[in-house]
Amino acid sequence: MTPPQQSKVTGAKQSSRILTRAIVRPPSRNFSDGLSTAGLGAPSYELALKQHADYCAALEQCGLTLTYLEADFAYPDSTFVEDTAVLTESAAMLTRPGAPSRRGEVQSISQLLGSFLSPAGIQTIQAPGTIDGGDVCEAEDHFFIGISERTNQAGAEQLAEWLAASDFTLGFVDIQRESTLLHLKSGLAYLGENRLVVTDALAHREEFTGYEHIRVCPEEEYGANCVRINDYVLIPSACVKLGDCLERLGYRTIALEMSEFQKMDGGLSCLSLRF
Ligand code: CIR
Repeated sequence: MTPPQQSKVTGAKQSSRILTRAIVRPPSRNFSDGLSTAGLGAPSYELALKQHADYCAALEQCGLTLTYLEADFAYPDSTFVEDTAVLTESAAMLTRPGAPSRRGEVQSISQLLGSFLSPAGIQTIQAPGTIDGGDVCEAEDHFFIGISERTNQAGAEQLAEWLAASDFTLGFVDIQRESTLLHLKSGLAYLGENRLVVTDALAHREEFTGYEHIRVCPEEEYGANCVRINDYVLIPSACVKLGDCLERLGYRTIALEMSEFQKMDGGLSCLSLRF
């Protein structure tokens, strides 16, 4: 674990917004039919259900009220709800996921968000644009938007225009050459306090200067997809060094078993939409 680089802090913004709710959806029985490049074998449905239940309990420990969508057999990847929308405090951009097999997941999220937000606050990415929520990393009033296999330039530009209209700043981060990263947040998390958790592959990108970096070691790369929620940081239980580092910095961590979701290329952030 590389110690955080203290020298890079400029213009630090101290705190993230308080989160109160999350949308989650348990894995469906055919979860193992989802997309995967991990090469870690097929996930166990029963174990995935248990890990998902533990994840939901952790969100509640962080102070969130959960809304559960029913597992959806038509979409084996639909437990990864994060990819279907980008949320700000008062508005939502529904995505058009990059994988055609996932596009139908957005409909049920759209209906549900309609019960929390006014219709005017909900927009949708239009073809030929594509976005996966996993490519969007919120850092206070700035958004990093990854251009990836799943998120294309057209989608990123639509999202950028929408965010800029609400006075957010943003920057694109092209990760198309980063073969180990499915999404931007596979290698990046914003912790608050002007701190980013980053993999080696992203640490030197100029987009991230001005932030303090906590660099995950190569064997704990999966931990870069950790999630700050109010007073806690969720981390994968396999990432012991990252946990120690965060605890030393004064964060309260909750370590969660994620083996079955990792087999399907998913991480901690993917399993919920938090707002
Ligand atoms: C997929 O390939 O779309 C899913 N199997 C995994 C999605 C993970 N989502 C995320 O990182 N935001």
